[in-house]
Amino acid sequence: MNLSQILEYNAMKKLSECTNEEIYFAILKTIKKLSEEKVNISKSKKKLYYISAEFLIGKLLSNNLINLGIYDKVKKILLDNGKSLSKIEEIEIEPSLGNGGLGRLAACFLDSISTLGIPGDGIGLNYHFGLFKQIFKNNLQIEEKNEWIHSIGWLNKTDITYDIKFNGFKLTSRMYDINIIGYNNITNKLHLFDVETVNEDIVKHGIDFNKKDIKENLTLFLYPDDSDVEGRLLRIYQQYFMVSNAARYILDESIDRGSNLYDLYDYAVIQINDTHPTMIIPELIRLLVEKGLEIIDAIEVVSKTCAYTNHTILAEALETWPVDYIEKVAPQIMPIIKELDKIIKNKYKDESVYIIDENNIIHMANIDIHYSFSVNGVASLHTDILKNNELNNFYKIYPEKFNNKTNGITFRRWLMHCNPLLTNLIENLIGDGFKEDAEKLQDLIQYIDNKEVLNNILDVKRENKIQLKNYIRETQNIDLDENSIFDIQIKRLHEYKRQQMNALYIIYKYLKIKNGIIPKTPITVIFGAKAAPAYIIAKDIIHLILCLQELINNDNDVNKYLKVVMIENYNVTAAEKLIPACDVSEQISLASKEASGTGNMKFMLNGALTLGTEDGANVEIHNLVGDDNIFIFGEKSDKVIEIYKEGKYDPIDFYVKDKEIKEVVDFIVSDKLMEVGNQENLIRLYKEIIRKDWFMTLLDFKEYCRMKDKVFNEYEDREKWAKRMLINISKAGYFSSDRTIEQYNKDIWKLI
Ligand code: 26V
Repeated sequence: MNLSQILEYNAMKKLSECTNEEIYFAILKTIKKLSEEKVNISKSKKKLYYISAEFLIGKLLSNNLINLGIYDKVKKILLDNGKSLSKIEEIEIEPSLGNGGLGRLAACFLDSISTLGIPGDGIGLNYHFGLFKQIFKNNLQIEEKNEWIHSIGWLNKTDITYDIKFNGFKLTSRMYDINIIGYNNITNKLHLFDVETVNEDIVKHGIDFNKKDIKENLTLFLYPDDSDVEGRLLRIYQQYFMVSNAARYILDESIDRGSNLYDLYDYAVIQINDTHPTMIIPELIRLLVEKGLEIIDAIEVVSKTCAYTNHTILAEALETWPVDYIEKVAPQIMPIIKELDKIIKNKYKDESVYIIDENNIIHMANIDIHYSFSVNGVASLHTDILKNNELNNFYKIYPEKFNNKTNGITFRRWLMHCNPLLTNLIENLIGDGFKEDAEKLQDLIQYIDNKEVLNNILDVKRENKIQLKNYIRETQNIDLDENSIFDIQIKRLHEYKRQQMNALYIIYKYLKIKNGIIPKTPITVIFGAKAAPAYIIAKDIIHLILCLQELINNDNDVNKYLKVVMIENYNVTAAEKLIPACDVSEQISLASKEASGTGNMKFMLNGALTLGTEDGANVEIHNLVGDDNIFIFGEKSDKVIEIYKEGKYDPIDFYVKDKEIKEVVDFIVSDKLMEVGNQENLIRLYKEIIRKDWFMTLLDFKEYCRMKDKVFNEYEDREKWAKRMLINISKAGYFSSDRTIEQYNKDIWKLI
């Protein structure tokens, strides 16, 4: 049967007579079958297990077609039958299994692992409502459950189940699989564990549910609100459930492949993605002891099997759990954790490396660092900060464990799928070698003085901006000008990422325009961000942005020159439309705080220029493209770290001394904004900025305004701008996640 016949066979009628939905399901069925034929059956001994609380995989239909090498064929078959693939793509609902960079990184990694033919599976949880769906109402964020699971979808029910023991009760798990199809290569699996007794009906209003009923609520939400004890306990239940299933599964598979358990590390390598899966260390030790190993041997085996990736240096994001809580959820691992702590306390006098502190609090990252063989950061600056500051006491003990793996992104999704126009243009210029070897993008440099090519690059950008404009008109009923500069900041909402600084710039610009100083080219500032439901200031920042959107877009003196859009329910699907249409990529975190960033890489690859601080992977982008092709501003990380140490930053100094800053900040509580916003939110945010400003917005604000104005001026020289775009695209090859995964494999996993 040819492809067209297979599709019709799976649709059970002529394609021309099918609805889009019927075609969607026929393609899905076809992909599942084709990918099953490529399931990795290699007999290699050792296998990778990437354990993560999040896998932000995005829609899968088109990417799977691309990776199977049949995207163009299917598109043509559909066209011949009067159907549009892009309309069919819209039917798919994006899985809600992640929050931000850490989850998206895990998804890019799975794509690259399969693409490179590495035997490696992901292991996580099957959250039914995942991360909440964001709705805007009265300029505020409202959270709703995100229903993404269909009866027919990518999830395959398996017959693998385990009994997982908690304190006083046990739950039966079930494993579901999603096939991860490599680009012209093997299929691996993403294993998602669920609990058989989960009950979706207990979520009645918004995202509220009874947090105590673990049997029914365990796999409903990703990151349930942890502002109370019940919420924190629920997170531990989830984490333990995830790792206990993972540990059992890994041991079963390893034994199957021939391990006698004393040599587990020859059969399995476990990458621990941040601290959420840390309990796999004591759980594996416990299971090995149960199977007859001496605890000392079990500890050694597990330490040689596990490797840990750190994704943040924010103190508040480094997980700690009280001993009591673990005792309450999974008492069986507490003796192991105490033993691990005792060994450290006997060896070292330095309290900062203890696992259990004097307040009986367990420091999860400390378990990972002592009891795994590799500790890596996710960008070179981040790893340096870990070594020299944050984890310096550990680095002194284990210098050989520390290593850097600069993050990457899969070019299948973030170029070929999301930007077909640019992909075509590149292919016409340098051939299709870049699809297998991203470094080949450097061949584009030969066109740096070719006016026709430069114009083509600008045309592609303009067309992508028109497509985004149409999407935003349809989804949010806001009209944009495709001839304006698209300035975009899309990422989790967090004070350290400083969306508030961008909002202050909007106020600054608005006041200028009101005073008759108008920009040469109009500006459109676009945001996309979800705020954690209990993170009050983050929600206040969203409120400010939504108020500015209402005020400015309805002000006819201003809206010809400046517009503001906050994308509702920002997710992977929205990112795929936003990134190809971006002119200016906002990467403005307080230096030292953004571990890497990966959006910065996606924007660069799609020809946006970065406006950013010397933080995370921006530093590496800067080194690659050179001073002339990036716009860097702000205090450097060393200085920021020093300011924190001295504890002498006070935003009020900036507010009082600088008239312009005062005027901009005061606008947050002006009558005009109060008319569209809430006093409570706006005043709270205003006070936060002038009294606390923990992430030093006001320190960098003036320089940010100056640099951003410069960026907008430079946009006027279209040819020079296009050259900069070309340089950014041509240098982006380094950020392919294929490169990252090759490095993980060479230095850490040592597979195939
Ligand atoms: C923090 C929080 C805080 C509030 C509620 C839930 C929650 C869940 C997870 C976390 C940790 C976030 C860690 C994270 O996403 N880090 C990001 O990892 C990216 C991939 O390495 C990196 O590019 C980003 O710079 C880093 O912020």
